[in-house]
Amino acid sequence: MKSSKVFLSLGSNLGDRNKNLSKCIEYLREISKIEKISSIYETKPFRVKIKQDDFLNLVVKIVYKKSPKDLLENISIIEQSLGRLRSNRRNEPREIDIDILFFENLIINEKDLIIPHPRFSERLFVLNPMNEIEPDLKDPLSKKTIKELLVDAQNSSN
Ligand code: PH2
Ligand code: MG
Ligand code: MG
Repeated sequence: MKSSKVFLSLGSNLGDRNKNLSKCIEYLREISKIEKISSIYETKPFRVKIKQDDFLNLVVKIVYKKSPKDLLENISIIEQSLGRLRSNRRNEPREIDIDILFFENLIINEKDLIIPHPRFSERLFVLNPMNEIEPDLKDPLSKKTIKELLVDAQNSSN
């Protein structure tokens, strides 16, 4: 199958956050070729309902040879290997969260898989590390670059 460039957002705010991120990258190496890794950003929890600890976030660019669905399965297994429980709901503290931001310039709208990630453009914890490694990438939906979307997000009051 053809190689696809994929961007993933990694976040951890439970347990040994640095170790969770580095273990996660080791697991990702087993299923893909890692091309770029951003710095680690320490960020305040953004739009979560319950009070929780700060996150460590980063973005990785990988080359992946299978389908978006296959990647989603790989990711879910990696999250569980790192201690994340299937019962965890959205926005609860977690050892690791791996979100697919972009998969080439595919637009996918399925119940369990939406690409580009539906909330990436309001999240500075995604836009800052993306801007570090791929500022000129174009969002296939808004047609704006990461650099432009970062300026927009910084200017909006939330
Ligand atoms: N993830 C969320 C919700 N809020 N805030 C920060 N700072 N970092 C995250 O990774 C994060 C968040 C849902 O996955
Ligand atoms: Mg998430
Ligand atoms: Mg997730």
